[in-house]
Amino acid sequence: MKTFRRSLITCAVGVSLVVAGLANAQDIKPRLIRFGYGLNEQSNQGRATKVLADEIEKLSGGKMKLRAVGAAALGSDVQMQQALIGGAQEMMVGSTATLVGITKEMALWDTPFLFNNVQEADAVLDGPVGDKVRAKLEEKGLVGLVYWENGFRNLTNSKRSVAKLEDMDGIKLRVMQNPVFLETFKTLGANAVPLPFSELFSALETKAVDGQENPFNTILSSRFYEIQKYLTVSNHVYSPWIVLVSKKYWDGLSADEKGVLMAAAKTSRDFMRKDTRAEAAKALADLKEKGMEITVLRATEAGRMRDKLTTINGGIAASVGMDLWKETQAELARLRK
Ligand code: KDG
Repeated sequence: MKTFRRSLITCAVGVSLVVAGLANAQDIKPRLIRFGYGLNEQSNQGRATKVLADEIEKLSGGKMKLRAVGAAALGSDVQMQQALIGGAQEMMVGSTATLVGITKEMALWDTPFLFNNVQEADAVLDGPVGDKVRAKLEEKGLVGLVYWENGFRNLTNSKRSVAKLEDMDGIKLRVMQNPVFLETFKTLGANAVPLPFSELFSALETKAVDGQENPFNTILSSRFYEIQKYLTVSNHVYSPWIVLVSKKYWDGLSADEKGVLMAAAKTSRDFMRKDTRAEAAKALADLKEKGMEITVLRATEAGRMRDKLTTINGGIAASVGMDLWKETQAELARLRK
């Protein structure tokens, strides 16, 4: 009997040592963070993701690791947003425009010609207005860390050069899945077709749509120049991306781990704004060299487009809330003094 009891005790001690060992192994095993994004690894979005991953690993001493998956392999923006809300994925970066179905205040950033330049965009997005809009995500199960720069959007198509408003008539133009973008291009006379970014290249290649609108960086990195002849420099809206964390995952993190993610996100934001602007500055020459026919909208035509699109601002203001709209306009007036 004594031998049997001794062997039971030995066995119990052995098991607890194994469990303790596993616990220790569990402690040092890095937290793996699944991070999805829609552009390819060579894009400005992919390069910024690499910086984010390196910074998280460095600041956490290797305890937190990003497993970055690009080219919408984890799903479209909308699909990944749902995965974060459900807790099936930890992080992503995507367009604020595709978040409007979850947080209506994100439509503020879809306002045509809201920002005149990137300095205004940085100041508003990183200031009290941008913080307020980001904070609205939390009640919907998402935490917005920082805004990244997608950039000023420009038009491409395979049918004709667009030099004036009337040239837009009847062009089948892919837009993001967003009511303001839909209304913007219907107002300009195009036949607006909402599609996820992951379907865009094939839709252009098969002529399911004639054109699209995106920043120079994306037109370059997604090789749209291979299937789009005409580029019009319209700068019709400044598009942010936003780095998101699942709130279910975020609430389970320690204060230190949250601090690591926020600090790394800010470093990646500052890097990617510089990187994106440097690439955009030479992208037009690159795209011309690759055979695109470039049209820069004359000021009079840009003015006509701007005037025509002010008609949709009332709807955006009503949707995001007059207080937020007025605060944004006041902030812009202050910056423009
Ligand atoms: O994941 C791709 C998204 O970031 C997307 O929003 C890019 O601007 C974009 C578009 O046109 O869909």
